[in-house]
Amino acid sequence: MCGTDSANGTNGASTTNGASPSNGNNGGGYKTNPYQPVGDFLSNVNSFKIIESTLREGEQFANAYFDTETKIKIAKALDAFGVDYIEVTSPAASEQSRKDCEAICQLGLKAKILTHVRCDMRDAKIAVETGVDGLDVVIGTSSFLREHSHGKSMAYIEKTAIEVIEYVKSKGLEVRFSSEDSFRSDLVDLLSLYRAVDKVGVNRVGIADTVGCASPRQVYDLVRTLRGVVSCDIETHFHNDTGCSIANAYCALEAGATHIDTSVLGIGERNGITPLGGLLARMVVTSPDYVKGKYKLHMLKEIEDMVAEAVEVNTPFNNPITGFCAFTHKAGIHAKAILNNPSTYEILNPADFGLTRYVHFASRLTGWNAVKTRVGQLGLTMTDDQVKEVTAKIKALADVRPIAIDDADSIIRSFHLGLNEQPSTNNSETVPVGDEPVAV
Ligand code: HCA
Ligand code: CU
Repeated sequence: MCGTDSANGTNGASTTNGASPSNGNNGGGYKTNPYQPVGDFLSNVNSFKIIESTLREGEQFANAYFDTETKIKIAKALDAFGVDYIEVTSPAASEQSRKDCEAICQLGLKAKILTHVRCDMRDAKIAVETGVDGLDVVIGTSSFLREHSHGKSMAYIEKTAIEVIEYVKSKGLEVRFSSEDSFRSDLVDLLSLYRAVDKVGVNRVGIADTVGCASPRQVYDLVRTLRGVVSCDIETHFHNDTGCSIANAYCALEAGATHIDTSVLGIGERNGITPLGGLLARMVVTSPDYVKGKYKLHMLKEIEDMVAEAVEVNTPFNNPITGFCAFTHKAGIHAKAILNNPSTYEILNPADFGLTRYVHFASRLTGWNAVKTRVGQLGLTMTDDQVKEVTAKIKALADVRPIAIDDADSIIRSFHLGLNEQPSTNNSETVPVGDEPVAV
């Protein structure tokens, strides 16, 4: 049965810390590794698949307008990154959407191409002609949506779902059936609907937290219950209205979900869904071998920049991994420890994403260890006492006003000029590595 074959043994097998061993810390073996996922036969944290929906859910983002060329660029980049599936807007949405869907199918990507359609035979018929590998079929099941959106009964939904699924399968395509607003749907209704579609051979059922109301524990409970009811794969889709979209995706995997929907930077309706980068930040800590082996993590920033530009937003400062300060260390105590061993204050290794860390040395919180590193980077030689003295000068100015890297550098340089040229009497080392900020 899907969802149960991956976790036995493998969850407990990793001997690496969530932070890369290249951080200098291997966690001391799995018995003492505090980042070890909870061992559970249901868990798929080491074997999940990503359904990347930037070109479907992401198109529903307020600022999104993707022309054909942009869609193709994004699809190719996501494919190269290693996502399993790319979900695109329904070809029934507009004539251009249909053409774009066909164009993406013709790219010959490794990722499977899915399109997202309403649970309606007319939409399904248009979709199967586009060349997609599968259809993601959806219909609202909560009483809110049944009463105020499509107005259909559960009996009608079940009958139509079975017809559409059988039709798509008869065309040799993959089919998923999902219930919009799953967490505000009646549990008994939901389970009997999923059981019925499972019986007719649906490839996946989907749980959608359409309004972002679910908490991680509710997600765990629902997915776990569903895991006991259906034998097909389980896809999950989490909106981020209350900031739980990554935690919810993680709990869904722990409870036996097999597929997670994401979009780049999380773009989607309202404030969006589980972000691709944020999910992988979480998962690379839990399942480093799986994630690093499967995804080209070095491409993440480039893909996020591409999408950010296309939808005219900035990457948030606190974005996991790629936020501008995600690997910046400021306080003296942090800087000292980071310079000794990055695992002290980093659970993610920036090198895994082709990024570098930055040790701040131009603030009132700066410590002399960071300044010492900067002195070395500037190619200068100072004793530890001299570094402490110049650190005091930097801090004194930073107490008066915010200072920039250039300010701190000129303090260091002019202090150095004022020193007599006697060779250093202690053995403080300098490692000139160029004129970059303290990126170590
Ligand atoms: C939407 C639909 C959807 C569908 C999710 C799914 C949702 O609101 O536009 O197909 O599983 O959030 O319910 O994105
Ligand atoms: Cu959605």
